[in-house]
Amino acid sequence: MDRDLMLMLYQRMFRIRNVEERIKHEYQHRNIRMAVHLSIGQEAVAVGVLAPTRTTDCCLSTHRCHAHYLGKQGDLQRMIDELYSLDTGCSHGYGGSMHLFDKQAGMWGSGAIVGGSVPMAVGMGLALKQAQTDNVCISFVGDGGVDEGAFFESLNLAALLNVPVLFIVENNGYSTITSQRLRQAAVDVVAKARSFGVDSVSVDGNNVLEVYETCQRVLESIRRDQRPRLIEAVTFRLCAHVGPGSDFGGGRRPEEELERWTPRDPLRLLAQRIEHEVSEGVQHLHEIQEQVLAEIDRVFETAKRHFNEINEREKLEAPRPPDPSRV
Ligand SMILES: Cc1ncc(C[n+]2csc(CCOP(=O)(O)OP(=O)(O)O)c2C)c(N)n1
Ligand SMILES: [Mg+2]
Repeated sequence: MDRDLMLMLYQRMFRIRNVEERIKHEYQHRNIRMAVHLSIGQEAVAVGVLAPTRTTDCCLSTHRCHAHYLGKQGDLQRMIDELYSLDTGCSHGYGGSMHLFDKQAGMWGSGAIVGGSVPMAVGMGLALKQAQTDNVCISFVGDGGVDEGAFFESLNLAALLNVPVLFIVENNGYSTITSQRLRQAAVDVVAKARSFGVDSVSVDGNNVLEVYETCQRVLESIRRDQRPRLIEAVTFRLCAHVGPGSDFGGGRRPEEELERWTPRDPLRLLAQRIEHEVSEGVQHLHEIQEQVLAEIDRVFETAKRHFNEINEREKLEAPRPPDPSRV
């Protein structure tokens, strides 16, 4: 396995993990005041899928979009500014954590309606085809999105119109705290997609190298024949559905799942491989970690400084008298 590729994938996953760990910390200290859906434990999907894409490929995402935005090389400072509701944020402070855009990076947005961006991806795929490019639209959706009618209508239309869309079902087994088996009579996502005429395959979503290689191969096929494909990436959310907790305990998710999946943490798996297969691997990992953590510190300090300046300014402004017409 290529040494530079492994180190690049590790850098991207470590960066996403630690941005989100920092978001957790700031949230707990009430610095970030909006719902945050973290991808801790699922980083190999975003990174493995998006590393082989081009800037000119488009990406549409879900409520759990930080990792997709960063995997698509969206600007980190503008994402964190958005979480602090600053006008320098990637949605000018109006969208928040679930509405991330960076058109220059090919990140065309994300949204809170489960399954909502999947039909948009089909439209975007059609636009790419009509423009006679060989670019692809990557459409992320969770297993909860597979519960939605819009998902099936989108697969049908994508296959009927032959559009270059790569559907990625990020299957973490849960929609909030309800498991897939309690929601779907048939859980085989690959079989469902094939029944609509969409070629599909399932991968181990915690093995970033498997995700990367599969995605690279599938993207080449889509560019060649302009037909949609679907990849199901089976993974696990090590954090809560929303916010900084874990959803373990209180009967929300069984603790055995955490014990089973923790050794399969995607960062841990790749770090182990690098330590064994790359000469001076441990040294390389330390260098990456140091450089990424310093960048994250800089970015959060910049956002917090800007946020505090605004708060101070607003405190100094004289309180406005009430408007008599509205009292
Ligand atoms: C149409 C719609 N129904 C319900 C919700 C409430 N909701 C928000 S996130 C979520 C879970 C989605 O699960 P999944 O698609 O598997 O994504 P995950 O959270 O696991 O990443 C639900 C049901 C919503 N936002 N939109
Ligand atoms: Mg899910």
